[in-house]
Amino acid sequence: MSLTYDEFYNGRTGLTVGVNKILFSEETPYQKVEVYETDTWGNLMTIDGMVMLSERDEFVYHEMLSHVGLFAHPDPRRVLIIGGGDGGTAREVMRHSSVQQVDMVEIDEAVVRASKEFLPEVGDWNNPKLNVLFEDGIQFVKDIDDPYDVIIIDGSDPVGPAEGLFESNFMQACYDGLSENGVLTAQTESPWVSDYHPSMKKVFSALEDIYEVSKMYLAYIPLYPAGMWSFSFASKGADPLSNETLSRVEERFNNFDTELKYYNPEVHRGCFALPNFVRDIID
Ligand code: SPD
Repeated sequence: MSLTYDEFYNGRTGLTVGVNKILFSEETPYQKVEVYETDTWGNLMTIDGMVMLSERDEFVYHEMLSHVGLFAHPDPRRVLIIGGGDGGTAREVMRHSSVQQVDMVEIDEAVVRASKEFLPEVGDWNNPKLNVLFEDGIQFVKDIDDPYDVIIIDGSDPVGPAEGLFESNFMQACYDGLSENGVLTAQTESPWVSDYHPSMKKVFSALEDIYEVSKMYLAYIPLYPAGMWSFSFASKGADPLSNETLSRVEERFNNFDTELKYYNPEVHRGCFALPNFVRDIID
């Protein structure tokens, strides 16, 4: 019998991936975490039956969630990641030489445990800049007393423990926890999945009310519902498309130590171009 991982996101429409075997499956106090060995995408992690990452396409999500904000910030030193337990976002953030400390606050230790064992190339776990905390990210943000330069929301979909990450009071708490030139980025779902439109609208209207600058940007992630994925960028001042920011992006990118697989200065500019139907969701 051939085994598949099936995820439906619009009624009976969805994704099928060929599976060789199930490597990890655990019902934690928060959610069901699973890792599959697939036929073509490497190992694949799901939470509550939704793809979080595969070894083959994770670079798109993690580079785009991290570098758009970090390259736009004038001097990112202290970074907070809410969620991100597979380690991919922290790995990208720590590639920036200006970054001195990364606090990653993951509610579910099983995500980190499964990732270390079955997605070993994703996290840079021994990097001395990284500080992993197993706590509720929503509470953590409310209690910040030493502000961060960049906050990245790398949560799951807006059901279960990640629901609160799409609320306006959480976006306000992030604002309060950011330093003067602070930048926030967050994952904000697929424009093709109408069930998530209310959450997307809620986030973007909160960001517009609270932050000096807020914008949506897009990337193509093959294993996420319908492939088109949205992110939010918000800041206390830096406009990701201003001439000043674009020159900084260009200069810092040219001196960047690592060769990236998705993000570059052209992608930085282009990812903020929104098709009309996507604009309509948040306008
Ligand atoms: N439906 C996909 C939503 C994925 C959001 N987070 C992924 C975590 C990867 N670090």
